[in-house]
Amino acid sequence: MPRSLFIGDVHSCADELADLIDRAALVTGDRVFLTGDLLSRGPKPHEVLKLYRELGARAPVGNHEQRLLDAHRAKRRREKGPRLSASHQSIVDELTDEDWELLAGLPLFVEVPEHRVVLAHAGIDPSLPRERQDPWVVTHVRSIDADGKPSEKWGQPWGELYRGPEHIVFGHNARKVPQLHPFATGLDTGCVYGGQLTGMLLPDGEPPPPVRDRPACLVSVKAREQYSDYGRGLPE
Ligand SMILES: [Mn+2]
Repeated sequence: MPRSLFIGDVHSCADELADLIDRAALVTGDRVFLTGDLLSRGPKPHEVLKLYRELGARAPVGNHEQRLLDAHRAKRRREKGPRLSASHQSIVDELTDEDWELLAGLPLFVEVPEHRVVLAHAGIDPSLPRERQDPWVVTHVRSIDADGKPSEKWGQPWGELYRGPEHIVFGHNARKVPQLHPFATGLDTGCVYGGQLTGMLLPDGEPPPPVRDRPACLVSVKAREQYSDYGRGLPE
C-alpha cells in the first residue's frame, strides 16, 4: 500500500532530504509532500529542485519562495525589488525559467483529503474558516497574541488553539522538536540551523494519529552541518 511522507522545511539541504528519503525507505508509489521553504539559506538549491521533481513531490508556497518570486518579478520589470541576502540573490540570479514556473505554481494550501490533511507553510488563524485566511498569515504565523491576533512572534502556538476538522501539517516555526497538536503537526526542526530534517510517514488513507501515538510516525535525520545561524539557538 502506498504511503505518504510529509517533510518539514528543507531550505536547500538536498543531502539531508536524500538521507530522509533513504531513512524512510520510500518505494515506488509512495508520495512526498514538503511544507514549503524548499530553498534559501542552505547549500544546494538546485539539487533540492531536482529531487523535488524526481520525487513528484508537492508543497505549499513558503515565505522564502514568495520573497524570491517578488525579487524575480521586480528584476524582470526592471523595478526595485525587496532587499535580498547573498543566499537569496544567488538563487534569483541562477534559477531557470522552468524553476520559476515551479515556484510560481506552488499553492497557498495543498489538500491531501485521503489523510484528512492540509499543508500550509506556517499555519492558519484558528478563529477563521480556511477560505477566509489571509495569505500573509498562512505563510508567516507562529502564534496568537493576547488580543487573539495572529503574529509572527514567539508566543502561544496557533496550533494549540486550532480545533480542526482538517489536520494541518506545517513548517516555518523551527524548533528542536516537532510541534504535536491534536489537529496540527509542525515538522520544522531546523535542519539548516544544524538541527534535524523531520518527516511524518502515514500509511495509505490514514489520518495523523492522536498526539500520544504520533511520535511513532516520525522519522528524522541529523543535519550534516550547520549551514545558517539561528542567533540564540533553536527553541524547544
Ligand atoms: Mn518560513
